[in-house]
Amino acid sequence: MSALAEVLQAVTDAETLANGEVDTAPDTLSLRQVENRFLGKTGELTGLMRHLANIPPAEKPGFGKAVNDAKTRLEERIGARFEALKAAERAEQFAREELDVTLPGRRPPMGREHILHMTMQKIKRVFSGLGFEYIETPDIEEFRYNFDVLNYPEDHPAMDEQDTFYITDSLLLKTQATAFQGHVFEQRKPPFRFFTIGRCYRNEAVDRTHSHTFHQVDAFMVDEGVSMATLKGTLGLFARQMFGDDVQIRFRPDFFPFVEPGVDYAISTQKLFDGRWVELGGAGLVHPNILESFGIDTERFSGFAFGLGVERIPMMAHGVDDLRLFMENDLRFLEQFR
Ligand code: FA5
Repeated sequence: MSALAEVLQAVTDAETLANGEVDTAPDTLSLRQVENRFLGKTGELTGLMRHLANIPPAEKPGFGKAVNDAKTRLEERIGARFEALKAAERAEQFAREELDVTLPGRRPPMGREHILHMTMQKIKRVFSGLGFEYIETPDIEEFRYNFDVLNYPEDHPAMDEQDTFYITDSLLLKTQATAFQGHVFEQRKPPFRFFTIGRCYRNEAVDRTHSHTFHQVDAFMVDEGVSMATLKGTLGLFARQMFGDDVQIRFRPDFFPFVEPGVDYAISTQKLFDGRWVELGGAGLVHPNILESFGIDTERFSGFAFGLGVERIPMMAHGVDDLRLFMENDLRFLEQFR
């Protein structure tokens, strides 16, 4: 056999072998391997081109054409086989995914109220039920409403305890919901009862019970004959509504510039915290200086005020020991509250 005849035979042999492999390839993946084996850069068919150098010049074009024709035929065969295998694979996949109409449906995930929002809604129901009118209050407040109007003497150290984030020298993120009192006093004449729930901000070292951003409910009432007994009755009722009938409340003397006398307000229940006392906030009788500064006759009117941390309530009710969890929006934590 001449050199040319020999390599032409090799082309035919390679093509025959490839055809057999293509026709028996069981799936598209093995077909791709066959394709690579024969038609890849150094594949068993493509690679035959290396013999070109040994072929007399006049016969080179004939040889080149023979290899290229074989390649084209093989490519077409692979293409057809690929479509057939792909169709079979798709059919098999559909068969596996067959719809079982007897399976129960999958529920789309439902959002629900955030535990803090639920708590605030409950607080609103309780105080509205006690005749308090709800007022929405802004996060940005004037320095004077946050401090001066509330009877803080200039440079009083109590202000340092409530350092916050300043927008300008006279505008800040409010440190206490009590800041709404001055606005009400300017616009309304007693008797009245108001409450607000809002975000408060403090430049605070964050830990399990303190955040730089938290919520407070703040309320005050001015009327004839308002006393510490009225305050204690109101906060007692509130505690029973929020925590159950066996709750007890405790007042201990405390200082806030805007109340006289001032107390801290703590609650305890056997069931929830094993009889331990847990502080919820501060309270007291509205300082006469404040009433007088707004032209209210202190011989006739007196008032009480209190402010409580909202996060404390679900912390106590559900035994949560880190208030940061409420703000982190981890669904694994939040989904447990229904
Ligand atoms: C006040 O803010 C007073 N305005 C409360 C008040 C109102 C007293 C009316 C008298 C009359 P105090 O700083 O203690 O007080 O905060 C009250 C409650 O807010 C705290 O008991 C706590 O429950 C919550 N609180 C305060 N700081 C933080 C904080 N950094 N993170 C989370 N909760 C806080």
